[in-house]
Amino acid sequence: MPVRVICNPVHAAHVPPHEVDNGVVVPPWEVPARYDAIRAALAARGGFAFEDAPQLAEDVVCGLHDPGYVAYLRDTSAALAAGEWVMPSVFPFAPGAARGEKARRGTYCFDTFTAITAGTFAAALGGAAAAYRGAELLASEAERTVYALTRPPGHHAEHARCGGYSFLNSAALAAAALSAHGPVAVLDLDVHHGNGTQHLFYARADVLTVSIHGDPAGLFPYFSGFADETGTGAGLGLNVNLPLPLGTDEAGYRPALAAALGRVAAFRPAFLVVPFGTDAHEADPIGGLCLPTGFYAELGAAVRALGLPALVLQEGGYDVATMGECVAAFLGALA
Ligand code: OKP
Ligand code: ZN
Repeated sequence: MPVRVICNPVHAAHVPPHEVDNGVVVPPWEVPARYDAIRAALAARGGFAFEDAPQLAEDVVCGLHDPGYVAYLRDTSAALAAGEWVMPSVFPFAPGAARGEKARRGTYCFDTFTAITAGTFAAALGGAAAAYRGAELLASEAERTVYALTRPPGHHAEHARCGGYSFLNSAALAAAALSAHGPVAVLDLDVHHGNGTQHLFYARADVLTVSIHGDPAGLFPYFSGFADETGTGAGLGLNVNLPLPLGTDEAGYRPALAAALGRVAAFRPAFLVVPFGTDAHEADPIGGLCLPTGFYAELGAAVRALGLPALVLQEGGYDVATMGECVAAFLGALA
């Protein structure tokens, strides 16, 4: 049985012009070629069946994100011409302090890496649609392993803030949808902490969030992902962060993986959602960890051993030359 791959054909409408890092304009890492590289590698490996995600109504996303934020993304994209973009320059602290457009941008975004363009909202909604379709396929028991080829990423998007190349949190949308059918574990394997997913489920008892990532003391998102962030209220103890020192290789990664899998298994979830990145790979230009290509099959096999219905979603991974092979190896071993 081939693994169903739910595609977002609209992804290519989102082409970020650049990022601003420490005040310097630099070329964007989050580019359409990433998506094409993954799709080509899966097609070359075989055993994958590609289909486009059906349209997703905007109000489905408004069950997860602030409707004002969703309207901001939609209206901002709609007002831009091709080649134009919007990025925040100020970040107002006080709620309600933003009276004009330029201040409002900074209330709905937490960094200077995440440009909105004319095609951004459509692309982000298409990614969310792929995730939502994947959740439907697991919930209906039509499939036990589904891969959503989502681009742009989503796991940094909070309830009402974009950042980290993420606008709509596709993985969180899928987890929220699945939570209507049973407890859900989210296992975030992108090298960057999934701050948005943590934020959205921080007080919930029905969704466990576990993340293995580079130590945020030295890696994006810098403000979130530390081991002492363990949840709150009914969700206390149900957020697990496993930060690793930059430079960690597979020998250093394995104990964290075992700990993460142990926490997931102990929660006894009905479904697993895996925001997956290949940016912990040694060739990744921005990740800082040192996993070799050969480790990705081991990673997939380890997740498979949980024996759970699983939705894998693409998050990061920026070495276009190696990322497709890593995704193919991970999914090949998982399914
Ligand atoms: C998104 B995902 C490099 C700055 C990188 C943003 C990283 C976002 C990662 N000069 N800043 O989790 O892969
Ligand atoms: Zn990442």
